[in-house]
Amino acid sequence: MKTQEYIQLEETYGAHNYHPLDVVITRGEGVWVYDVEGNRYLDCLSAYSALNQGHVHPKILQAMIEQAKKVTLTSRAFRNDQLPLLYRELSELSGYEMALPMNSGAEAVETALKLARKWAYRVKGVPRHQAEIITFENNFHGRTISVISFSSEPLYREDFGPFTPGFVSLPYGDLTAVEQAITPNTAAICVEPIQGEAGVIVPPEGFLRGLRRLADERNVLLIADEIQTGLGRTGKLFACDHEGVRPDMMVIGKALSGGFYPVSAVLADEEIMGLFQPGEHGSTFGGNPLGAAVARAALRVLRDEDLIANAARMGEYLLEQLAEIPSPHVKEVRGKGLLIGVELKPEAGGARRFCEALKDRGILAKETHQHVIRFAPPLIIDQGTIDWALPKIREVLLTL
Ligand code: IF1
Repeated sequence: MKTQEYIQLEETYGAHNYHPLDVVITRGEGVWVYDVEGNRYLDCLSAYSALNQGHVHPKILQAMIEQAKKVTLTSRAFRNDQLPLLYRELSELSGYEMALPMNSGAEAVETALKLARKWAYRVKGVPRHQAEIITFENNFHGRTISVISFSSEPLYREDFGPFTPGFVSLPYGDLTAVEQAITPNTAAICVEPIQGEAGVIVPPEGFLRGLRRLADERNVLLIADEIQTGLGRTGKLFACDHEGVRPDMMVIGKALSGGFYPVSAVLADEEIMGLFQPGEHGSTFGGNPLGAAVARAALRVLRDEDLIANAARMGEYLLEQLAEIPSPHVKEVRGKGLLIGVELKPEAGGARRFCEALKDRGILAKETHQHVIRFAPPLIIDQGTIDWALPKIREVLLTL
């Protein structure tokens, strides 16, 4: 079948909850993907940072195949021989004493919010069901009803009320607003260290340290959603590391499995994670042996191939080169590591047409919030590949 035939099927039988680029991918390898007509593209989205290790990484694939042959699913009613090892490896990597495994990022965010509320009632002494959680405008933490309850994006919440109460939304980066918003009922502050979906919004230097200070001073938990920014994407293990901040709860996902399988987790020390009692929380697939084996391999690859340092080096180079392009359309180039956003001026007519033009030149990038082109290739990318892409990116930014 040809591209249009696949698209026709998708449009006929599938819900229209996305507006994807018209490229039908059949194969991926490293930083490259291939469509059904054999065209090659550089993947500059990495499935929204789930593919930090690149497509079809042989070592993660091998781990997946071997584990899939052994046992299908144990559920958490019984124990398995992969999850305990993932727990230990996550603790050794992150420095957190414990982990709770889930599947999607949204589920892990919900887990952290539930845990923060329980901590508020059982430890802080907030009156039951009056816990407040501070979040930030233009956040993205997932698509569940509680999570979109504190989204500021009408598109994500318009017709999905009534909404879950207990959330306070503040301007991102505004420490004064946070200081004024904390009440005796505040359980936690939930923050993305860099707002990915909002357009790669990097907060003012010191914002995360300020949140940490306020959380300590006012007995509030700090939750960092590093589902997109974590595991090397910004050139550090966690984006919080750029400010030397250790959140009380760290939420991870996406690249935790190298994109092979949905694996997410909440990381915390025992004094918080120990609040969960048997039966209070869980999921059918959470902590399954296949996901655990894949995650273990994905984390090994991150370490063994020194992908965090490569993301820092390649990200600095790519950002520097993009910033030097004298395009009349570009308002700002920003980001950290290999999470880079090129914000276009409103008069540029929107980022979508630039992404279409990039696709025609063999580069897959995705617009976010109309005016920003996000560049987030797998962390395995090398300078030669970046140098292959730059002339094409320059041509698009200079000639459209
Ligand atoms: C979509 C966005 C990115 C996330 C952060 C939690 C989640 C995500 C910081 C939820 C997921 C994905 C979801 C996907 C597109 C993509 C996305 F544009 F939607 F916002 F990356 F920026 N926290 N982000 O980025 O994790 O439940 O999806 O596993 O929903 O369209 P999930």
